[in-house]
Amino acid sequence: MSAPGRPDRTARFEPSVCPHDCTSVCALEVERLDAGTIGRVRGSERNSYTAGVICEKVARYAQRIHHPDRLTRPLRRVGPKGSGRFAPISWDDALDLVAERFERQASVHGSETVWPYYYAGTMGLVQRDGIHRLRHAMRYSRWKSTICVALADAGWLAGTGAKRGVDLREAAAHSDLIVIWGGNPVNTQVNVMTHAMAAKKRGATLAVVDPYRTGTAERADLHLALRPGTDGALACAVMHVLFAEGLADWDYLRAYTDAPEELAAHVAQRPPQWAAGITGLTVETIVGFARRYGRAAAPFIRCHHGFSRSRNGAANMHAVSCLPAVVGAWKKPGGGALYGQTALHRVDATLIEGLDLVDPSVRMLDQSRLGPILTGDRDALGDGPAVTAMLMQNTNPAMVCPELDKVHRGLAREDLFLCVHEQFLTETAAFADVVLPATMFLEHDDFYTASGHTVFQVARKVVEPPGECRENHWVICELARRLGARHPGFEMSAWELMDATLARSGLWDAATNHERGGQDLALPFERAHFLDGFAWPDRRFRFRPDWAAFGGRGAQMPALPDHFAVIDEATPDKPFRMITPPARTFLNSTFTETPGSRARERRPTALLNPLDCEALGIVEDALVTLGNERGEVVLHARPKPGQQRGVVVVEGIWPNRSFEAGVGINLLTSAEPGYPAGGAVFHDTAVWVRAGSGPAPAPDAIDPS
Ligand SMILES: Nc1nc2c(c(=O)[nH]1)N[C@H]1C(S)=C(S)[C@@H](COP(=O)(O)OP(=O)(O)OC[C@H]3O[C@@H](n4cnc5c(=O)[nH]c(N)nc54)[C@H](O)[C@@H]3O)O[C@H]1N2
Ligand SMILES: Nc1nc2c(c(=O)[nH]1)N[C@H]1C(S)=C(S)[C@@H](COP(=O)(O)OP(=O)(O)OC[C@H]3O[C@@H](n4cnc5c(=O)[nH]c(N)nc54)[C@H](O)[C@@H]3O)O[C@H]1N2
Ligand code: SF4
Ligand SMILES: [Mo]
Repeated sequence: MSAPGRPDRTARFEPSVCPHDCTSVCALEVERLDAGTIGRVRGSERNSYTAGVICEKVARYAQRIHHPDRLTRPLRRVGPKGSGRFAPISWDDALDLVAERFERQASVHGSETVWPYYYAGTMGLVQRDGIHRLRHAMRYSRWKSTICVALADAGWLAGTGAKRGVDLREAAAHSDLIVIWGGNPVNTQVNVMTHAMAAKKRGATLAVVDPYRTGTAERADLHLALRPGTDGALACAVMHVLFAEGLADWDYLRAYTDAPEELAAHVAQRPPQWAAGITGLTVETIVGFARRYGRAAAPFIRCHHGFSRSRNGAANMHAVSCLPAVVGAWKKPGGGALYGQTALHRVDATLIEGLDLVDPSVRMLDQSRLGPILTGDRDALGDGPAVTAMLMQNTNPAMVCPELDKVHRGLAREDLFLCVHEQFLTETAAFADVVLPATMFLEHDDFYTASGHTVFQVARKVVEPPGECRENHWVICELARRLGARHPGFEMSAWELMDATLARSGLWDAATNHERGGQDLALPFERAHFLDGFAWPDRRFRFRPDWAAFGGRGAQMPALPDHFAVIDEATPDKPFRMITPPARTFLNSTFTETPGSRARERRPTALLNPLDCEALGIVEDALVTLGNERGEVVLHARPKPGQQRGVVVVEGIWPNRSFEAGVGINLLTSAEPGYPAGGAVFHDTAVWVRAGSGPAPAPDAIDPS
């Protein structure tokens, strides 16, 4: 033991990679105390994006990995559905039971009745995506991924054609204006702040576009607190000013874009006065921001996911992505924009996902429409059978999915066989027939792409798992064996699967990647800045996207950037627009189980403009009811300056049981797909707000005066 206060020189720090669903994908150093125990977790200096900094929730990972409530044995339900009453069984019995039920359901209803359901509890490609290999090998219902990036991806791809952009580290060194658009990195990706604050220190201006005064907005020079779902209007008015005041770069526009004259004529009809009415910002604020953007030498926009989670979110993302093209910012060191770098991580997923087995005729189901699907909505089910058997890994839909009432009713169906592979007995796992205990990232091998940076990283197991926890890959292979599914990916260990995948992708082998702290896939300046053209046959940025090519309702979208008025507008009955952004020390529903995070977040809280509180008779810490046609939730209120009247903010996906009425915030959010082709709309909800937790007053009890 070292003396108190002195660093412990004998401690062994092992390299790892944060597996959580966060664009930062931090390079970690994990203190290994013994074969099964970790101590401190810190950011690695080896990766210049992480730069030694990680968020507080992962820094105290020991609280999560060594949590007394971790699942350590397979369980079988012994009480009624959803009761949470289980008895231990052996792995063999559990897997036999799952395979037998999947076979039975498929023989009665056809293979599409089985729907393997997953998401991004771990972002490791082997442990996250292997479930698709089983899906495709067995012709189980296919997967439409919509809960997170669908809208943002569509919006970014519509213009640029490729999910990549300018490195934030470069912007930190060279940009004179960094705009954080529709994101709160103080909560969601601390590393963006490391680099943005470095730029600010150097003299760059930091601007934030966000409906409420987030921790990020507090650190900015400029905060545009617009109404949710109106970014398209703001972007159009900014372009209006840029063209009107000679701040557009016509040489660039003619060389690199598809329809600049048409765009200029179109936004001439979208003046700041028009946008002020939609966004709730003043004309001066809009014009002032447009001038700062247009006069900056190398403006950089960090486009986040937050502002895409509306019915018009893809249109808004596209509108914002037009700005750097109008001023030719892409030409400048530090200028341009970044939404995500995923396209750089060119991993051939065939072996992991069984892409060679995909049959496009198999029915596809929308992840975010789980509630409608499980409650028999014909439209959501497509032309296939009811879903009667599911395997879930890496996800907690009983908390994170929209239309929770339907999700909960669906999960409670007696004729649904549900197997949940989890680290904790989550509110989803409580509905299961069979619960399987899962490893955590430090207990298995995997590799990780990154959306926020350019380094592809391999991580090796650091400690042994507790009890009988097993990795996702093993569970998938064991089920495949019992079900007779065949694919080379089922015959390999996780490490072998990585090596084989890396070889076919033309990347370093796993051991080399691990040893060197990751492979940097950054592009040279010319290509990173699209100076060789955008990723379309004509190499031009598209102000006029081919929305119809995305399918769905793309053909109904505006041809040029605009305010696409399809959001859940406020009405006299539902005068508030609600957004439900991430809490700082939760990660979706993950970390809601750790004491440090719960203590910091305290309890579900509705943030309201102080004038709205006054008008409704709501005081700090009082209970309020938020509601719409889907139901009502009760939580505590806090007046918060900095957001417009008529906007209500509820941070964090709290457990249902943390709410007064026992149902969480996603009771109110809609499972309606965003445009063009789906995507969850978590920040696009009209609600009523009432002081107190009692029932609504009867209409005749309301004084008509
Ligand atoms: N601590 C923590 N970190 C997380 C998560 C978490 O839950 N907690 N979630 C992780 C996941 S899954 C993801 S996808 C990423 C997302 O991370 P980012 O892509 O960085 O986006 P967010 O920070 O979620 O964006 C949320 C912000 O968007 C704002 N916003 C909402 N609606 C609008 C709008 O209409 N216009 C504008 N301009 N802004 C709007 C909200 O007010 C909020 O401040 O974060 C990841 N990191
Ligand atoms: N209201 C509202 N709802 C939202 C959002 C919002 O902003 N507002 N954000 C949405 C977004 S962006 C997303 S991405 C989704 C995220 O939704 P989910 O992907 O469901 O994310 P989590 O809630 O973090 O649940 C992940 C679960 O995976 C488990 N897990 C982690 N690693 C492993 C593993 O290796 N194996 C197994 N078997 N399990 C593992 C964890 O214990 C955890 O319970 O939520 C969405 N829901
Ligand atoms: S910032 Fe994101 S990637 Fe980094 S440690 Fe925290 S959750 Fe993980
Ligand atoms: Mo997400």
